[in-house]
Amino acid sequence: MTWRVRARVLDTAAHTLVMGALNVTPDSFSDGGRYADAESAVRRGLEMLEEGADLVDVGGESTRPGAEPVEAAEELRRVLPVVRGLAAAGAVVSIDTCKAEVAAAALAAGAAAVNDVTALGDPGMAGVVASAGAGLVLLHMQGTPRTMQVDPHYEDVVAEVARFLAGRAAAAQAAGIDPSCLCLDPGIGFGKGLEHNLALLRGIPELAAVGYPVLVGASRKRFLAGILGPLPPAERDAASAAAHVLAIAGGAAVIRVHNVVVGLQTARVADAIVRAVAARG
Ligand code: HH2
Repeated sequence: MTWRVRARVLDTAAHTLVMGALNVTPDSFSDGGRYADAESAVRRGLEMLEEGADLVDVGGESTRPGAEPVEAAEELRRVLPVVRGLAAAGAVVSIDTCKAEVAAAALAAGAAAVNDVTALGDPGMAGVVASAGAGLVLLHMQGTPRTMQVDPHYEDVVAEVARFLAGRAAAAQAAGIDPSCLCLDPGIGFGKGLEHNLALLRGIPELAAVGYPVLVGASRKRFLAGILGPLPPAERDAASAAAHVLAIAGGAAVIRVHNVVVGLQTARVADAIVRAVAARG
């Protein structure tokens, strides 16, 4: 399988792609405030590339539970210099935004994909993505970041998420987006309780069967502490790796991680076992 992001075709059959999460925000749950100025964010993005990230996902608005929305102008101020700097250095950049205006500016600045946690909630988004030939991540979320963890409810979470994502992929194509540009994400932690997250991680084969690459972002998320007890986000990398390995075994094509060194080792070892691809030696 492949994932097309503008001029590039990323080969998800060769190995699991590693997407580095880079939050240019004061309030992200894991790295908030660490890369809040453009210079340190670009430096961290370049470091992720050196560490082996296939893509760098730049975000200027936190989507953590309870997060407050950010105005487009402020989001643009945060992300544009970072997208520009990383794209100029040859990075494959995705822009983590739900605003068409921010996506358009980021694509003009060299981004290759849009990571939209509202799955085309902004009516202008599909046109922006289609006309750029950009990659698009469609994510499942129940509710909004402000409310999503209040009381998430599903009858059959895997079937409901698969149906939703198949519907959004169909809507994206109806709006002119090429199917080869699409990637689906169950949205771990986006309006899900612990059992929902675990069921979705177990249910990746059902999500992969929808027919598009599947991205899984379990990195440092709160459900891991729900299993292990209170662990600060920066100490959840081994736990994240366990979740990602099983997601890869289920057919995930992309993992989104904060710690790229750990993410790359996770992906390469899982690939060597699951896909019988030994990376080297
Ligand atoms: N998770 C977060 C943000 N964006 N995008 C995709 N496609 N999948 C995810 O699982 C995902 C995502 C939340 O993590 P993070 O960006 O580190 O935190 P915050 O939203 O607080 O900035």
